[in-house]
Amino acid sequence: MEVGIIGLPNAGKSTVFNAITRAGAEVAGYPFTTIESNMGIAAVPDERLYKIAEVVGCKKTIPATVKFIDIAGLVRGASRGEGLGNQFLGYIRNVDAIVHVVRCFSDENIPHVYGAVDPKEDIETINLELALADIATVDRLIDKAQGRAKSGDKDTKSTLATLAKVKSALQEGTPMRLLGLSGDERAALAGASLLTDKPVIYVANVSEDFSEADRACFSKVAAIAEAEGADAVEISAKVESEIAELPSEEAEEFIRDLGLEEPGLNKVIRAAFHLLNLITFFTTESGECRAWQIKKGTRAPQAAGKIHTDMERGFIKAEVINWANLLEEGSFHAAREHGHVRLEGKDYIVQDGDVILFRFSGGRS
Ligand SMILES: Nc1nc2c(ncn2[C@@H]2O[C@H](COP(=O)(O)OP(=O)(O)OP(=O)(O)O)[C@@H](O)[C@H]2O)c(=O)[nH]1
Ligand SMILES: [Mg+2]
Repeated sequence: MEVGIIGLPNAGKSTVFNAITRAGAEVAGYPFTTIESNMGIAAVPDERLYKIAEVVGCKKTIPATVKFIDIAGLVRGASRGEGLGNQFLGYIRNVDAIVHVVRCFSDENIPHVYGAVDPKEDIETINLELALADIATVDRLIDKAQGRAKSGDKDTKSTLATLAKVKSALQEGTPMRLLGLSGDERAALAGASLLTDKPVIYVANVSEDFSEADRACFSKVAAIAEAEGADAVEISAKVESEIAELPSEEAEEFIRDLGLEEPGLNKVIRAAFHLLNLITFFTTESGECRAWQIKKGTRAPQAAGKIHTDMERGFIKAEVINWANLLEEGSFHAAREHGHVRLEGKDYIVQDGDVILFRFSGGRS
């Protein structure tokens, strides 16, 4: 599961990426600094893990993670190959969700590719290129389906109808993700991964001083996001990247001084995590408390398989307790004694916040 960071050149994508992943990608005040995409892993901030570790007495904690890809900037005409067009679009095709970074900060030393900061225009520029790339994909599918129709395949009629519907929606500026297509209609797309089908969050990159202009800019970004049913987050990538470089105590003090409870990036990482339709379960074995990410709807044996394939194969039962109940009980042992640990079988669908001890042939997790 991967999240792609997209936006205009100089929007601050690599700055956001570095702050999130500490991967040290190149950042500079000229467009197309990023050419090859950068990949990095972010730990998902989750208070629950640390609370569990405190109660259970884990020496080590391992958070869940999300993979981020920092992609080259996109400009008008990218869908026709302008800028780093095709390369950029190829990278986006492979991601599962999108963080769209929108420049709100003003800094005369850092050129804006179109002269001035204009969040509405900037978002539309990017979204138009994504839609145009999708229209080209749909056109190719239409050509293929028409070819099949000519050779006498009668089943292509509904496929062509769906493709026409998707194309006209894209031409009107409606992203595929908002069309609410049925499973059958989706089948018409023959597994083509349309860019506007991917879930998105908008990140407004504001100035260090959160000025009046920044607030106005963020409101515009938030309004566009809301109209699409998407989330919008406001951060100063520059401040966040400075925080990320501080030792943790100093970072905490800095954050408090700014009147914040946590780095703004935590919100971005968590939002990305939800965008991927992931939930977290916890294990507490061998002095190691660990958060694991799984798709919503995953059953217990497959969740066990995340830890080790042997545990999926030999799955017998799962001992399960919600993290908050475990905190009240103080230990797995006490919770078991009070009958608060449930024994679940292979059809159990793991819930967000479950703490699980798997029993499998050959041992326990
Ligand atoms: N003042 C200010 N400058 C910022 C902020 N975020 C990024 N910058 C600067 O803007 C410039 C571009 O930042 P990058 O992170 O390289 O931007 P990018 O979107 O990755 O750009 P490309 O890779 O060229 O597409 C750098 O000089 C950053 O230091 C911010 O919040 N405030
Ligand atoms: Mg970059």
